[in-house]
Amino acid sequence: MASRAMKKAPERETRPRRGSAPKPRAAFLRRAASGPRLEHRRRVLLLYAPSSQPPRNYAYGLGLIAAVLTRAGHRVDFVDGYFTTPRELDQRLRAATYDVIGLSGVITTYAWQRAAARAARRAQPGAAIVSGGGLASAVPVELLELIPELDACFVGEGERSAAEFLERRDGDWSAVKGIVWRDGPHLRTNLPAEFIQDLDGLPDPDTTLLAIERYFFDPPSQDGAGHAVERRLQTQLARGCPFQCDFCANSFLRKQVRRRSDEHVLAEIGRAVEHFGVNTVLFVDDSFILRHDDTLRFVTELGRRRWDLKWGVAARVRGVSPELLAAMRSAGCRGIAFGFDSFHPETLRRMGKHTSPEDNIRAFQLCVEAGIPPISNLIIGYDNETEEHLEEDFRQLERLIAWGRSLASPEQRRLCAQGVRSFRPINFATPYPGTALYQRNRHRLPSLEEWLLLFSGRNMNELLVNISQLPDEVLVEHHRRLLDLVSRCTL
Ligand code: B12
Ligand code: SF4
Repeated sequence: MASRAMKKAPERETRPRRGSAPKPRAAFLRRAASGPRLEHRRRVLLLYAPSSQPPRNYAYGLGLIAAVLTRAGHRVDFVDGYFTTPRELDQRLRAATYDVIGLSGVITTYAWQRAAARAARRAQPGAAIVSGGGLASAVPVELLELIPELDACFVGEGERSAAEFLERRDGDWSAVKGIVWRDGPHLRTNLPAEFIQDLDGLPDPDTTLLAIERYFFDPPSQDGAGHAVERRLQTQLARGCPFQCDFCANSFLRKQVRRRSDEHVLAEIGRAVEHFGVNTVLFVDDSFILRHDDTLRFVTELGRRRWDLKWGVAARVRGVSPELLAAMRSAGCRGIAFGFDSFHPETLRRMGKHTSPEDNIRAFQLCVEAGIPPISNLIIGYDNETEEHLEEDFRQLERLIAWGRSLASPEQRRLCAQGVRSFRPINFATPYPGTALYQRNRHRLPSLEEWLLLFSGRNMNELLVNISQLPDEVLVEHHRRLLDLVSRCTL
């Protein structure tokens, strides 16, 4: 994979086109699809930990879990912590008797999950309390040690494991793959779950349960008549990423790439357009462009549907080509989030990015030329970095601005300025537990629990720990200079 990634050309399809022949269905999906089996019906409450940003992103992953469990005949309720005070959460926890309470949240949600697990145990002494998602996947054993109210942690994709977990009524979860669980005084780590290959066998996320319409209004974006201007669906073309950048969760999840068929994704979008009047789509793929030709085929088909959708994606800088960008633009793409991450070759190498500063510049420029605003990301204060590295970031950003100034088209100048301003907020290298960056720097960090609490509910744009080669004040000053440069960019 690495040698392929080192090539400059966009990654092209090397395997035969996917046919539309139905694939064998995984057993847990067959069971789930066979309809409610009332004798197995169990009552489940799913709790979504709030992110510190406005929740324009609803709990897509939990929506999938809910849909699989509902299809298997279980009864599922859902609470989003962002819309719920601790008092309301307590009331919801006492509103029924639950067999299983499932918490979900990314790595920054430890403080919330700890409090929610305590409240859940007080309200439901007999329930199994479990956690899944980014935090549980990163530190499953440690989370069970730190939160005694938790009975199990799910690692990675949860659809199959959650379905299997609910089938066991006797508390013996030793056969459930992909979990670490509490067996009396012992913590047991089961076999890892296999990656779900049959993504087309998954149902649509249960968007009714998630009440996705309320997210259309948060933050408020309404026309004069009080309708939400942006009605946004989240969906995914493929799961996984073949890379393992060392600050990223993929450095430990090592998610194998699997793709849904174009028809399956398009049918889901079509239903959302019809039922929810969706006019915007966010593709939550780790990287939307892993195989150039697959992506080109999909976006061409999306454009033909005439849904008049605006949509955004995240992509690796090496995947883009003028042909693909033109097709994306004409199919409605209005933003590509790039992990540029650094403009210094040594830092990029250390991160394991398999990209170069020239790849970054090229992707940014091609995007602007195609009429799509790049959404830019930069991480400073990596554990190798000195002033020289940050000066190089500064120099390359100035180079992009100078290029923007030279553009003849006012529209392209505007897009370039927008892309430069989108570097804000500039992130500080933050070693999240589980990642290779964390393993390398754990000696500089407080205990795991102190560290989890310190960054709970916070973003990478705050300096919480300095792992660079620079004194804090110098790093902060560079951050200020870079922010200043990008924030005032108009062209
Ligand atoms: C959309 C998104 C966001 C949104 C919403 C985040 C949220 N609260 O959910 C926003 C923009 C707000 C966001 C912010 C951040 N994000 Co973000 N984000 C994503 C993204 C692109 C998509 C998430 C998604 O929908 N995935 C698809 C679904 C199917 O997967 P899933 O959500 O993981 O759910 C599956 C499993 O985890 C599991 N599961 C989940 N919950 C549960 C619960 C139970 C009970 C069970 C059994 C299973 C289970 O089953 C699900 C189905 O398979 C992912 C990357 C990715 N492609 O996953 C990063 C990702 C989740 N983000 C990440 C990070 C680091 C952040 C930030 C901390 C970064 C920052 N800038 O500071 C912030 C957090 C802000 C904050 N303070 O809270 C990391 C999380 C790492 C980790 N260990 O948790 C990810 C994985 C990116 C990465 N590759 O490193 N993010
Ligand atoms: S940062 Fe992007 S390319 Fe790197 S491992 Fe994570 S998702 Fe993949």
